[in-house]
Amino acid sequence: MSWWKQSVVYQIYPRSFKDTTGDGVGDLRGITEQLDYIARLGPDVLWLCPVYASPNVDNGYDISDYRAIMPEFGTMDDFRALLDGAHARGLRVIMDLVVNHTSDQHEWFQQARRSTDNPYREFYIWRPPAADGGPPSNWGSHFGGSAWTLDEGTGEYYLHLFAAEQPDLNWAHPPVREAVFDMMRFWLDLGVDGFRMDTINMLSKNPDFPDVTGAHTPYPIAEEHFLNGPDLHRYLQDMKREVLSHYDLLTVGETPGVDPTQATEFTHPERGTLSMIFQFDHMRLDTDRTHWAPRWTSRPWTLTELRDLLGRWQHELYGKGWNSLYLSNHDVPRMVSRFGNDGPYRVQSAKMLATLLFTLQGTPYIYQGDELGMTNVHFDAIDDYRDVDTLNFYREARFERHLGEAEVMAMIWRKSRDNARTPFPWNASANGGFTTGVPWMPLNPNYPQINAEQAQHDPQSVYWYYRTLIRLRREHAALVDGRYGVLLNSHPAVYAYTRTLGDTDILTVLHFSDEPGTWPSDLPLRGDAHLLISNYDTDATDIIRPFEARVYRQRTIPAP
Ligand code: TEU
Repeated sequence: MSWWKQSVVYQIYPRSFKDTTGDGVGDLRGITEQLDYIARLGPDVLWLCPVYASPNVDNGYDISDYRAIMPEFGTMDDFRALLDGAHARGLRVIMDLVVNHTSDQHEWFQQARRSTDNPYREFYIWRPPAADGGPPSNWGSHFGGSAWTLDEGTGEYYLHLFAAEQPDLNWAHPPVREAVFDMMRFWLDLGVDGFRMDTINMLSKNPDFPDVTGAHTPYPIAEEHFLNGPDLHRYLQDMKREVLSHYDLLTVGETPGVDPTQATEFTHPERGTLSMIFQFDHMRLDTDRTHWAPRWTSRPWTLTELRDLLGRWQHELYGKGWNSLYLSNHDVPRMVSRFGNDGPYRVQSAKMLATLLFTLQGTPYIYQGDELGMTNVHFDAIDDYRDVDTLNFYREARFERHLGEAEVMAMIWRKSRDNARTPFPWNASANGGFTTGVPWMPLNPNYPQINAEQAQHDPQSVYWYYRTLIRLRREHAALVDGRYGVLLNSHPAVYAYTRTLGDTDILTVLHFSDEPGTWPSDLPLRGDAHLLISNYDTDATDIIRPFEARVYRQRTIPAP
């Protein structure tokens, strides 16, 4: 039943995967064309970022018709062909489910804004202006500015936790839930194998929409008033009863600001509603939470912080829930640039980080291009960026807060979502073979060196290492079910842990440093230890090299 515990998921950002029409935008036929590439790598599941009709203010996360394919991406027939092609290769397909908000171009919103008594009015969240005519509260949008926009026609404000073109649905209104559940059945009946549920813990808002107090900025993100709100689990239980329980699915909730206790509520094998969640603690590790724009900041972090945070999730979910394992996706920088070294140790550190993802408990997610060790991009001019969040941040930082160009661009180079969204480099030909036309966003200029063709030809590549990791995870049940135990609890550079199942121990040793070090003498490496994988050729036990990773299998020591 819980096949998704054994699975590896490959995330596709369709806009940037493969263009077959020459319009510079990736499409569904491009994905279908490359299914063999994906199948050879070895994942079990594909997650498609949104492919529904959308005006693309937020690249498909603003949906104008939940039952139609975005014309730039193709047709419903193309979608069926993709689904059939994937299934024929043993790959399941999950779709993004974006139901906290719609596009302002969605028919429901178009109706809703016509008049205060329109039957669709209550599909969205409306409040009269404050006494001074301003927004009803100080809530901020994730993409900058107020989370409320005045609808001139009807004189009321509507709520949008993201862009103004992404009005929030009113989940307290039962017809909204029915419409969403119906739409979910539509895709599931077509053969889709599950959903990645966008911002799913934002559905239930504090109905009073109170001001955030003690904020440092005029429009703070009101997380305490919309994350994990009072009716959230009731809505999800409805969804489970009405829809999810009737199918055999992988469901993963995107849940920022959730701790392990809350995570078990979502993912408990009996009581829970979802297979797994995406937690965000490690995504906040390198940010300055006191800054006006925390996501754009960088702060040095220590291995101890990372080890403590991951260990807490490993222990607290064990036997009670299930997690996903990820270090990057379409919303964050490339993992090798952020947590590793994208200079001289790019290959070694990309492999080391991948080893982390595949040896902890949870379902590993590979974001497209991470299997090539793709890096962040440094475009000189803001004109080469496309992401609404990045463009809004640039505008606010430069023109409202008057920060210097160099400082703002440095923040964008480190943290922009566009780092992860550059088109996929298939080979070293023009535009990496992604398109024959003009790509919707420039490729990373390092594509002549970092591309899928090169990686497949080079036995030492990050790509081949991922193939081995995927195979190992399939071969060793301890990597799926084994109990996590940390070793060397306070070592500043070496993260070592075991996963124990029956008489088998899988020992992982990861070196988070770009300097060579001495091999920790107190690692319980035994005579029967068998090296399963490593990112260096030898397994000497005197030194540990920059970003070295090793995974051993050995027998557990019988209890005395
Ligand atoms: O992201 C929602 C989210 O939790 C944010 O923290 C997001 O990471 C941040 O805004 C990044 O700038 C989801 C999607 O993954 C994202 O692509 C969408 O833009 C967003 O929801 C709105 O649908």
